[in-house]
Amino acid sequence: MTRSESLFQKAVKVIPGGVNSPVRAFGSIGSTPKFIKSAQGAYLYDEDGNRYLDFVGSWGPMILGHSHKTVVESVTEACQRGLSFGAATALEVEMAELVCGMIPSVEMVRMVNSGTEAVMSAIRLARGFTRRDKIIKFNGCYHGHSDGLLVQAGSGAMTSGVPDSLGVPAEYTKDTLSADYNNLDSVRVHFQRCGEEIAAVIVEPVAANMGVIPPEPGFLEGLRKLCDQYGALLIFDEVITGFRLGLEGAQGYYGVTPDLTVFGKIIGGGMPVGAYGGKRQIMELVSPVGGVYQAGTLSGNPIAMTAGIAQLTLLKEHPEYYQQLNAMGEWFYGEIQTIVKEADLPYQVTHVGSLGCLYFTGQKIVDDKSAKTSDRKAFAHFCNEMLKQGLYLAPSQFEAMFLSLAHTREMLEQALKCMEQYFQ
Ligand code: KE4
Repeated sequence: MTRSESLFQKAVKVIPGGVNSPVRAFGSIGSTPKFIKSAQGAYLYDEDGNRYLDFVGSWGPMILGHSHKTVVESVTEACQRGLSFGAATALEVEMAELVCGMIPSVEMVRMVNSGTEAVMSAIRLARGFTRRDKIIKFNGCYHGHSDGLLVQAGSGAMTSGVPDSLGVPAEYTKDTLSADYNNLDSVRVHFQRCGEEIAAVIVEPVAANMGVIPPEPGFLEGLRKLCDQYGALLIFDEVITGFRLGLEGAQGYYGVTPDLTVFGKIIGGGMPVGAYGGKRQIMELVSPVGGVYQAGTLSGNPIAMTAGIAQLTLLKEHPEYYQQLNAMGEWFYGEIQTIVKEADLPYQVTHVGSLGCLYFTGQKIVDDKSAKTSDRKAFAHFCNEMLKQGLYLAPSQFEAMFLSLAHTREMLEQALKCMEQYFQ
C-alpha cells in the first residue's frame, strides 16, 4: 500500500470523504487522491516521492509557480512579527491600495477569507444597495458554497432556483434566478418579468467551473446593458480570472466594467484570501460605514496579506509575465487541439489565456448543457493515465487546467508527448 493510500484510509475516518474540499477526493475520476507533501515551481511531490507536473496550481493561486522565493521569504519574515492581531495593520492598507491601483473599477475593497465569503458579501451588498432581493446567476457557474448560490438551475429561464444541496431551505434560493451562460435572451426574460426586483447579475466573466467557457462576443456587454437598463448591479466573479488573464483581470481583458468585483485565489498568493470591491458609492454601504453588515476574525490577516502583496507586486512589476503566460496558453492548448484532431477525435479544447479545458465531446461548448455532453468516463480514463505519466490534471471534467510562469516549454512539450501517445 502506498503512503497516499494509507493516509487516505486514515483520512476517511476523521474527515468527510477524507478531504477538506470535495473535488480533491478524485471521486469523479474513480480513484483516490495523491497526498501531496511539497511543491516547487511547476511540480508537486507526493508522500511516496512521485513528482507531478502540476496543471491545478491549487485551483488557480499559484500563477508564479509553487514556493516562489520572494513570496516564501516575505511570509517567513512576516511570521517573526506575529501571525494575527485582529487589529488594523499597514499591510491591509498596502493591499487595498495595490488592488485599487490595479483595477480601475475598484475604488474600495474589503478583504475576507475565501471566494465564497467574498461572493456572499458582494450579493448582500448589492441587495442592500438596490433594496432589491432577486439575483441572477448562470447554470454551471460556481460562486462558492453560500446557501443562496447553491442553486440547481431551474429548467428554462422562468424557474426560480431550487437548492442543489441538502440543508438549503427553498426559502434561501427562491430569489435566485437561473439563466444560461452565453444566452442573453435567458437573462432578458427575467428582467422583463421582474426587472425592478433584481438586485444583481453575478457572472464568471470566463466560466471556469464547467471546464473553461469563454464569453461569446457581446455576452458580457449585453449583461452590462441589461443591468444599466433595469438599475441592477453587474457583479464579476473574478476569483479565477482576477490577476490571471491580465493585471486588470477579465474586465480589462474584455473591456466590460462591472459594478462589483469578487476576488480570491491569486490575490492571496496561496494563503486564504478573498475580497470584494467596487465603486465607492456602493462600498461605503459596508459596515461599519453603512448598514450592510460583514465581518471576519482573520480578514486582512498579516501573513495572508504579505503573501498576496508579494505575489501581486511581482505581477504588477512584470506585466510582460501575462504576455508570456497567455502566449504559452495559446500554444499549449492549441497543440492539444491539434493532437486530438490528428487522432481523428472530435474532442474540443477551449481556452482563455493560461486557462484551458479538454472536453471529450464533439459539441461546440457554450454553456453547461453542451459541457455536460462530454464523455466523463473517457475523461476519467485520460486523467488517470496522465497521472501515471506524472501529469497532475484536475480530477474533474468540469475544472480548468492552469498554467503558471514556472511551466517551461520543454515541460509542456513532454506533457504533449504523453497526450499524443495516449490518443494515438
Ligand atoms: P472559495 O470559497 O473556494 O475560495 O472560492 C469559491 C469560488 C468562487 N468563485 C469562483 C469562480 C470559483 O472558482 C470558486 C472556487 N473554485 C473552486 C475550483 N473551481 C475551488 C476548488 C474547490 O472547491 O476545492
